[in-house]
Amino acid sequence: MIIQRPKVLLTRKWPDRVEDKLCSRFEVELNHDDHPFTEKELIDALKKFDAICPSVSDKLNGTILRSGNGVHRTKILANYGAGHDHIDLSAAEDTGISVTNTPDVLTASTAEITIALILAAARRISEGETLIRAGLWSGWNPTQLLSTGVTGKTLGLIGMGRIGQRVAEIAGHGLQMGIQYFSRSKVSAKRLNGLKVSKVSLNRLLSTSDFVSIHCEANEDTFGLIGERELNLMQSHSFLINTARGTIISEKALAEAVRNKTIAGAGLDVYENEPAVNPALQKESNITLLPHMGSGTIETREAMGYKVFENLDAFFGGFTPPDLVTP
Ligand code: 8YV
Repeated sequence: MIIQRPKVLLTRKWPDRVEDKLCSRFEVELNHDDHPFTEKELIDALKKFDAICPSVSDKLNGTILRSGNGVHRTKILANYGAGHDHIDLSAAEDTGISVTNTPDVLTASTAEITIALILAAARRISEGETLIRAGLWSGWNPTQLLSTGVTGKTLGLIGMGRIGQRVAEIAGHGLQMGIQYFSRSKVSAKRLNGLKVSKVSLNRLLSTSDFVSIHCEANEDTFGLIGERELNLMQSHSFLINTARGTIISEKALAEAVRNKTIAGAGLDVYENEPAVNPALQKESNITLLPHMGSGTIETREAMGYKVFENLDAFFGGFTPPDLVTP
């Protein structure tokens, strides 16, 4: 008797080792040329595959998930990533599709990129590199590219989940930064790993931090959380860092705040309408811009793939997947 293996689609190219692992257990369709899927391709995929493994570049909105009257062959969206704001969870639930994600394994790498952006923005790292590459460096002088120190300054974290806590540990222990945070959920002292941190209101955090870094989820409550009013509360020497989701900040307001010197600069890894980057941000040399690479280490991208494997393996084995988001 031939036992049919579940048909699984990877919407993007993954590291070889995890693709091989998935192929050993499932009938997998790979995306060899790594093209971003169109809306039509996603709608077709819902009819053809038992599982789809999407990532942040697949906007699985209500229109797509409710296509064909919401009757699909696909029973699970095993997301390759922790954030799932690109998936309409209620449409998935209404159409009988489970959603899983890959938490924990991205914490270290995303925290590293956050620290890198804090340092890059404050110490003008990309401006320095650009100068050399353009062949414009005329030699050392005492006032060239004067920057802002980070050690001992105050870091304000918006959101204190796994990534916020790891950033707090590195910045607090390593850079002797004072840490304060704003969070709507309760964070237990145990989870803060012996760090001295204080919980403050959002307004206080914005007006008293030298660096403000965003680590909350993107959802209806946090959409546009940082706009003109909030940027006006920040100090003129302060920096805004975002490695969470672009929709949490108004890019227009941020570009204006940097241009008008309301704040000193910013470091961004995520954007409102990826892969589009607001040209107003690109014009400001004191905004460091990275292409959504927070989790982009080989170790993390492989670990994310293994998490997807575990979620699919449990689901098709009749068990609850370890990282079930919904239902
Ligand atoms: C991922 C991320 O690489 O997991 C997340 O939430 O933002 C990224 O680091 C991306 O989402 C992959 O889908």
